[in-house]
Amino acid sequence: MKFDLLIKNGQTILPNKSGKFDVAVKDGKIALVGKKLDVEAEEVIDATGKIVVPGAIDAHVHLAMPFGGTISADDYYTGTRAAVCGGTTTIIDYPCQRKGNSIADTVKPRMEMCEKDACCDYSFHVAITNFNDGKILEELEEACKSGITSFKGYMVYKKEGMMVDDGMIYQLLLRCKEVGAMLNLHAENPDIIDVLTKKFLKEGKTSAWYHYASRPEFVAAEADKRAIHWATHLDAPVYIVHMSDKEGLEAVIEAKKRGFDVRVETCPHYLEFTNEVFKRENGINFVCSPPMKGKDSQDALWKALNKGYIDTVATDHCPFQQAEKLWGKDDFTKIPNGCAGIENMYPYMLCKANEGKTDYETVVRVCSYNPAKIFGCKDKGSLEVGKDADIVIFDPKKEFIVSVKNMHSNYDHTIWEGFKCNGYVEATYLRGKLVFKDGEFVGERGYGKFIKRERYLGK
Ligand code: DUC
Ligand code: ZN
Ligand code: ZN
Repeated sequence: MKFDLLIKNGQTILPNKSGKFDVAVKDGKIALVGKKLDVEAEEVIDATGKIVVPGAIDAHVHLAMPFGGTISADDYYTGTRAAVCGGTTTIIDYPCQRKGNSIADTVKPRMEMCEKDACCDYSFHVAITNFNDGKILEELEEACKSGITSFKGYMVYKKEGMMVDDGMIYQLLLRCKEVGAMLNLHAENPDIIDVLTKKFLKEGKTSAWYHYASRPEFVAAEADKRAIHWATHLDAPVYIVHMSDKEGLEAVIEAKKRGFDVRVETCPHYLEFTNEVFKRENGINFVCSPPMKGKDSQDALWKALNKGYIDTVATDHCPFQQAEKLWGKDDFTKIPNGCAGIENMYPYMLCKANEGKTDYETVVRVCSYNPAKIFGCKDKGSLEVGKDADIVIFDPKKEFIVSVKNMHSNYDHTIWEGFKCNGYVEATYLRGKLVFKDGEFVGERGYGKFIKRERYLGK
């Protein structure tokens, strides 16, 4: 048989072993993996000196999201174009249910936009905000059948109409467990945030620092612990998104050690930045929720990542334009929350492996293998025979300095400006098709396809 593509001589990162494995692709699938493959292919790539990894799955993005009085700057075209240029071949986006809407109503317009625009593969976790007299809980089963097998609850954003209260979380945990879905939770305590916010504004404390000061470590930790408390008592799986604080993380680790199915995600911005960024002149640009915490939390996240306690790394990509961020220059509550990251996650994590802060196997586990497993993307997540040929070639010798000018998104500034990557993505393949090469997007708008996900089967 003649293969379509053969990637030879690379250091290939596989789930249980890494080494000099060649990878052959046929009809968009990984067809053969082995040492010194002596086979014929239409195209042969010599990856000597390069690292060959599966495409990343960014399981947390907000594309074209109405939020903070505007819409996040990347839509499904620019966001997914940027994704593949950073080695991410699948995204899971968060459409947010609006009052009165069913799950199907929530997904349909997003699905239509993706069909037309997506440059990478995609799925959705639906954020539930209103039960519609109990109908939504019924609809979870139907949604799972259609391949949407995870949902989200925001423990914050009351005035935006997005918050779920404790009773709703309790019911969602039970119902998700029943239908085989995962419940993702954004955990911060909304009432304490409100009290602190009002206090700071009254005192004239309006800078970006007070965004952090109104949502400090203990405010996230309390909600993390509440989420874990219910999940463990109900023996229901839970996935805590964007973990940023040490105390909450310790509670997750403790629950894991007790055998509970508590999963945790963190993001590159919590690994790279601390709350010191809010003291910078451009501190407003770093405003996201939860905010970056102190150095102790950052150190704890790295330690947990390297010990295997962090399940996934994802971006929470939700960029806004500079002029929109500036709405809050004299009042931190007016800054739209969210930062860019979709094109930076995999290069950042792979570069940290290259520098020895972590290792390639860990990066592949948290950025690809685990999100595929947890969120039921059965054809994704590793370079094994039969999986989709989502492949990234990383050049550990290539130096790259991130700038808004060399990104492929639609935003006009980035918190990653000036970040020096020791190593960078050289090429990205999506189901065997080259979509990014040497700094250029070479993919196709609309080539991305919906990933019908499997139900969550537990650990
Ligand atoms: N946090 C952000 O910073 N942006 C989008 C939503 C969220 O929870
Ligand atoms: Zn969130
Ligand atoms: Zn988010």
